[in-house]
Amino acid sequence: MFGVLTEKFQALFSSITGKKTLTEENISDAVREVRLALLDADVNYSVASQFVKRVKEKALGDAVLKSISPGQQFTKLIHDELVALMGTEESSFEIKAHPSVVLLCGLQGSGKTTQCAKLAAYLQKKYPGKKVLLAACDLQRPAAVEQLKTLAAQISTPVFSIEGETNPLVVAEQALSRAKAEGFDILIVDTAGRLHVDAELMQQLQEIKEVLNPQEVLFVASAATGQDAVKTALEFDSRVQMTGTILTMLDGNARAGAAISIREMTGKPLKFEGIGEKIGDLQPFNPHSMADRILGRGDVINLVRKAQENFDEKESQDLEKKLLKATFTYDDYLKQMSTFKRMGPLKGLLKMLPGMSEMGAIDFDEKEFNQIESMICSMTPQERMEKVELIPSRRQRIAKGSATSIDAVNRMVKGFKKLKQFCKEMPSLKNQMMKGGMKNLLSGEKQLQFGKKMPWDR
Ligand SMILES: Nc1nc2c(ncn2[C@@H]2O[C@H](COP(=O)(O)OP(=O)(O)OP(=O)(O)O)[C@@H](O)[C@H]2O)c(=O)[nH]1
Ligand SMILES: [Mg+2]
Repeated sequence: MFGVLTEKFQALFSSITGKKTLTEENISDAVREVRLALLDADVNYSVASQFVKRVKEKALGDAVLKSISPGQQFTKLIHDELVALMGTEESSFEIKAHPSVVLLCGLQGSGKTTQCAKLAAYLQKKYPGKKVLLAACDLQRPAAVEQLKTLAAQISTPVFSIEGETNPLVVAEQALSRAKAEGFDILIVDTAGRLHVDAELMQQLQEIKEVLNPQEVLFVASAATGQDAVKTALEFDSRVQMTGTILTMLDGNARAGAAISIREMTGKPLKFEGIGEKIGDLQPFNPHSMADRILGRGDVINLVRKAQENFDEKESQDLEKKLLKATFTYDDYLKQMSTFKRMGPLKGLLKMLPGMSEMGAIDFDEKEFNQIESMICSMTPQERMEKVELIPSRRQRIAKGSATSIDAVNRMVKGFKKLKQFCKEMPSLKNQMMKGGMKNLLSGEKQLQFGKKMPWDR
């Protein structure tokens, strides 16, 4: 996602981790590198300067200089400051009124209409049974209403629009009345893209806001916008007092620094991130996850989220019990594999694992998972339950039955044993993972198996 920035940070971290002692001089060098890397990624100038100032102060403080592993301390410091820069906490959306109105605004083409539909899909999933209505208040662009309707049809969400109406205020007003009359819980309002310098359109947006009295005014910022994003955000904020930002186009843009600076400059949280064109490609913005991704550490937080969405609660509880008691069998391993497969395109998923992208391990493809599946299917029930030892002749048979090689079978057996061993030895880690909603993550062990130790991992 942040290609060059990530590469620079990683190069810096490995050079600084190699140093036995940190001196004022090499800290200054490192901090200069950080500043250049941030500016290169389009992070706002004053945000970058403040950032490195804080890092330098803390790095020169006793904690780092006297630490046993100053390099690790320094990298952790950068990580923590990035998290702080992006807001520390993941902000959440709650239904506070009936309807709770969410108004989306921003520049042309920033992704407003698409995020309206994505947000509807997200909230429908988060609040099953709650009714969501979309309102088409972009009357500037000819096809805007149709676009929203097409997207909404994919998720069976109704859209309020008035044919032939040219005043978005009227549509907004009537959409709100309809939502109230028909007991909708959430009303999401799409607006026309506008430039902050367009006085007339900005005035209109202000009026729409007054009519709707929204719970959320979300500024939609495309990561592709560059430095202007910050200026625009400030202008929108002064006119309609935004409550947060949705960052879009985070997939495939390496210079998202400007968009990230929005939080620091406006003081308003980054609430969601758009990571693709599909309806499902929206997730809550999590500062920790974003910092991890910027530093190339993998995105465990969203992996967990995805895993939770796809795990069968009962099934995973059973698996968990088995893991803790170490009665985990090859059959269970297979179940875990198929859960992985359900979680979507493997490549996207693997990118979320710590160290994966950096190891170039993305090439590790679905084929390998399918192989494991066919190997386990070629095992006898006794073998799968580990009631008999997998002597070479058995392994040979499994390789033949699954059209793989004895090497592949050996690797698979090793992987299985490692996972089992890991779970036996690490009950405290397991408990940690079970806390904070992570309890379903069997694949957490998976990521630890694959994951490369990063400088700040003890
Ligand atoms: N890659 C990527 N594309 C996105 C994302 N969000 C939206 N898009 C695409 O960006 C284009 C513009 O999105 P729209 O939702 O139409 O943007 P808009 O702000 O409503 O545009 P206007 O109404 O013209 O101001 C569309 O082709 C979307 O499919 C995202 O997160 N990632
Ligand atoms: Mg639009």
